[in-house]
Amino acid sequence: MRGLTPEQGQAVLDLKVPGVYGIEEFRRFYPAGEVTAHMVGFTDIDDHGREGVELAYDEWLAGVPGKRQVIKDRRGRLIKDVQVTKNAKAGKPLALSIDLRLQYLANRELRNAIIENGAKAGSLVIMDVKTGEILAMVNQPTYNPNNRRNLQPAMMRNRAMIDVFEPGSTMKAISMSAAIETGRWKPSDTVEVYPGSLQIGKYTIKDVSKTEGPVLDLTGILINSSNVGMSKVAFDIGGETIFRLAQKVGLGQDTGLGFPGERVGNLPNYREWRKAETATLSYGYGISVTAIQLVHAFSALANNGRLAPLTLIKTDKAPQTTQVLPEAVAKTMQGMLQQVIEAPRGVFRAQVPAYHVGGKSGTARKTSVGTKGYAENSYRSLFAGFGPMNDPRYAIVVVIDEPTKAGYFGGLVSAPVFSRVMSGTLRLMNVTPDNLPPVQQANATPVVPLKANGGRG
Ligand code: VPP
Repeated sequence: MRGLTPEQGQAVLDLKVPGVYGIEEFRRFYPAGEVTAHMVGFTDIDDHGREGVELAYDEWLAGVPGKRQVIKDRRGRLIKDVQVTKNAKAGKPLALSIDLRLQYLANRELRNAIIENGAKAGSLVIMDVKTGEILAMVNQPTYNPNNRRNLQPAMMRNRAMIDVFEPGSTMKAISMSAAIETGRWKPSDTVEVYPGSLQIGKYTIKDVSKTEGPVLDLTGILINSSNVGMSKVAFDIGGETIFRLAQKVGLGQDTGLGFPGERVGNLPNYREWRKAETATLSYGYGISVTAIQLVHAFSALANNGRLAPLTLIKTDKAPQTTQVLPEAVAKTMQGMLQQVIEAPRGVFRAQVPAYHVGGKSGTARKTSVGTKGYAENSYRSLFAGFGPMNDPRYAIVVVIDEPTKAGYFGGLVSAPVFSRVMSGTLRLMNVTPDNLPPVQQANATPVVPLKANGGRG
């Protein structure tokens, strides 16, 4: 009988049943419990990794058990060590890249958002854009690895790495970067979006929100999230240009993390893109990504075009980054994404008091299971962003799956979660504010936190 508590074991031994003896075994205890469950995973009764890092790094953690000849008495008590026949190699400690304070913050904010929006599930990832380290990765629902009695599969999904989804309008940040990189487009160039719909063969591309006018510049296309405007820019630059940048920033590509069950997603080859696909792919449909890939892609924009390899292990040395986008183009995109949040018609719920941040929301109708096409009223609410804009350090992606309460727009459901988690992250990491009102810069009076929505009514 295994897995007894020491007390239970002793009670059995006290019965002095002949031939029954006890051995002490160690079982992992997970102090952070449900907060790190998906990340850490757990080991089975024989201490073999079953999920998460426990599985991915099992041999590293487990070491190689030594062998030695011993003489035990009938009760298994050690009498004599004869000799060591094979040196044991102790398991090495594994320092994850995770910052537990951020993990708790992310878990709490995601959990509250899931409850508040009556959502089915969600994921949130915080990444250090300069080192590639994943500082927090949380999913809801989660489970307590110390008590796995009534586990349901839905609770065990490490969704941030194993659930793929269409990134929807968050993809516009990548497609627009590709447009600027061609040199054919600058942020002030305009496109006619009137009347907010565009017929392409059997598809009708539609803009959900009434745009501020019949003509938008590139920044306006992002602020209003115009699918029509994005599509017209995509027709001009061609699908291959968007495909190549999406590939370079890791969308639908292997992350190299080797995490159990990790999905790669899918970025269809541009040669398969007809006109309709060029349009819909430019604003995030027909491509499937994981939350980890999406935050990695945004980290390239944040880190001035340099992509650091993702890592779940604490790294001290500077990573080998790849310049996937010219620095000037990344900086231009940073300015545009800051406008998406700070402009009068912007996603004000993503604003972070005392800091400038940038990002893009998305609301994607979910493909209905079984039948082709999109469900009428089930959505995935998304927000991807980074900050502080004077020297971007952290990128965050928030995925809320099937909000059922009041609204479902990413700008309404996921943007506030981004704001709270980014605000907490910047404070916990002691990042100097880059957006204090001038008067506070002059003297040392304590910073009075601005109203969450940046002073708007
Ligand atoms: S506008 O930009 O993020 O806050 O367009 O699911 O469009 O052609 N999101 N969402 N479309 N499909 N196919 C909105 C906003 C808000 C917009 C976006 C910035 C206020 C936000 C959409 C989304 C939609 C969409 C449409 C959501 C399905 C797939 C297409 C209607 C909800 C589309 C075919 C209702 C390939 O993210």
